[in-house]
Amino acid sequence: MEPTPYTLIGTQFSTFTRTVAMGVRYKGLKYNQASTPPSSAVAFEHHPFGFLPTLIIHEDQGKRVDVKLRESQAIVRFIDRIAPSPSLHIAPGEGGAVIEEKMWELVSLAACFGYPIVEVGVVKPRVKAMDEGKLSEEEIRQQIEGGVVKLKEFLTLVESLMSPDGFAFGEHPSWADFFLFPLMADLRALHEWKIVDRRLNDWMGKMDELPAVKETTLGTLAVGARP
Ligand SMILES: N[C@@H](CCC(=O)N[C@@H](CS)C(=O)NCC(=O)O)C(=O)O
Repeated sequence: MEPTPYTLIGTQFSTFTRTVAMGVRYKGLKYNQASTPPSSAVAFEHHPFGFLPTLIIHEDQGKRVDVKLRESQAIVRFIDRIAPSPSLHIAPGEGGAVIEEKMWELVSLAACFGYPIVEVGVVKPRVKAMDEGKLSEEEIRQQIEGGVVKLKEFLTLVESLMSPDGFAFGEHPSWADFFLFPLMADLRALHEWKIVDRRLNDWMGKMDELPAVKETTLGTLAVGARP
């Protein structure tokens, strides 16, 4: 592998890792990715709880630092500092957000509530049950029924915070889109996507056009991968 200033620790299958990968690609930064599942020896070597992702910053301001930066919201702050353009922020008033921090509100809702609701409540149990092949389709649906109720509530909330069209906050993508997209892309690979209505379907169509999305599809659930 060619040496790069950054190494991203995490499998392409990991939604938080994909958010960071999309961000570094959108900003045109060069990085290598060390693909590893959560709780692996490599994951524990880099993150105190074996979670993904970690960004290893080999160089900062021309100096060799080899610092490990964990937690996706800290990592995206670093990415913004070293590569402010193209911006993944919004201006006040953009996309109906009265104040610009509404974008970070959606980021946090996706990360702290979206991940458990979408992935833990629906995607992971459905994929596990399908892979095991012991339950009928009807039994799988019953098993995740409660998760789907919460999923509907989450999707309604997300749509209420988004601008009526375009990206989450209108004309250009923001970190909110990048935190939401990997969750929605996993969901789209499954039967439960049918509960998603027009606004989020149109939004997915816009996201699909981004090179940062296309280039990070390999290794994800959407193409049949597993961690
Ligand atoms: N707070 C962490 C959460 C990251 C996270 O949940 N990553 C998932 C993979 S997408 C993970 O490592 N899960 C391990 C587990 O649930 O045991 C962050 O924002 O980076």
